[in-house]
Amino acid sequence: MNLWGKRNDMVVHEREPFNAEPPPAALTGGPAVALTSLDAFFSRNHGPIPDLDPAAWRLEVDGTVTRPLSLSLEELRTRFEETEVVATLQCAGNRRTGLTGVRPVPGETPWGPGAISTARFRGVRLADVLARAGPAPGTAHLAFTGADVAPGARPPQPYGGSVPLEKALGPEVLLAWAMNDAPLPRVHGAPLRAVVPGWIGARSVKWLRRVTARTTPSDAYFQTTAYRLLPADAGPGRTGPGDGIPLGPSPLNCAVLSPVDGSRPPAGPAQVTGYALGGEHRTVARVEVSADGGRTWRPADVDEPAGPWVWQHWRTVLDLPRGEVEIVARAWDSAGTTTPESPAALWNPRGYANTSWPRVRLCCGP
Ligand code: MTE
Ligand code: MO
Repeated sequence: MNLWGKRNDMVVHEREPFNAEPPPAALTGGPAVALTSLDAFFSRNHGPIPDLDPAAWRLEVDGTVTRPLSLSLEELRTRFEETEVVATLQCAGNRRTGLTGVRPVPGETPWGPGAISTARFRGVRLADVLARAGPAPGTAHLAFTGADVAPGARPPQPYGGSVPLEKALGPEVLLAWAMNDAPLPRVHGAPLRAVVPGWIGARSVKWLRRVTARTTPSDAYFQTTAYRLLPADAGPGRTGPGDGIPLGPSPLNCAVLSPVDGSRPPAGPAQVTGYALGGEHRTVARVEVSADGGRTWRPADVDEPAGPWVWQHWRTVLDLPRGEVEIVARAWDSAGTTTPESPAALWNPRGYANTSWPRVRLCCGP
């Protein structure tokens, strides 16, 4: 076991704050295996991991509510209905390395295709807790505040973010204390985290301390300034609060898991596998794979979705010629949207939302 209970072969981008993604082989699924084991689940942190005493911990629910609440873990568990959701969490920076090949993205974690994982979360519905507190008229957003202080934020402050009330009321949005039937691991937010399926991972706030009903989005740095899609030509002077598009729902995305980029498999028939994730309220309807850089395409077998908030694995067999081979994949969702070919058209200063065709370069031997 490595740091924080993770496998030894995790790709650790940073130790402090801890940022690590599993190797692609740890994310390969079979038809029945949509979940990622806890020792392989990616970990994205902006500051030191808090060590909270669950017995002393309380959740405050405040802001524009008629009855502010202060709940112990025991009160949360016993006063509200317990429920589960299987959800794929994807960091907005997943597959960033596909963008850094276009132009560097200084200061951001160089995620490969592994800043994404899936778990079964258990907890209570945020909507039920909010109903107990009674949102006042005019409430339009719910802000989450964590217990960790992020040194990279301006000014340094606890991690936070928000979702619009409409999303917060969805029955899929949980305050969760368990993950894959085990207690929520400390590195994933113990004792309690928000889980916002279908949205960028950044909104699923860990080490949750406070839920605040507001008329406006959170004024935390991670809502006002980070996790925003800036124009490609935004200079350092144009990256202040309120600039760019705040990221919320995850877009359609697709990645190749095997063969691994840069490997040297034998020429001939080879199994190609990967995952695709539909955007919010959409499933993956089609995946095609090419062994000639995108001139000709083969359909892949795509798993049925294990739920509305879950990635889908896919696989096909391609005949690999000898020499340099470039495998490329593209996906469509249930609304007919398809992934864009070019990372150049997607490049943005913080390197978010790379949905372009994944490319895997191989040198195939005799
Ligand atoms: N919550 C807190 N309190 N602090 C954080 O640094 N990182 C966010 C989110 N919640 C973060 C947080 C980001 S950017 C992502 S992608 C997910 O947590 C990652 O969740 P995981 O580490 O459980 O995989
Ligand atoms: Mo993230």
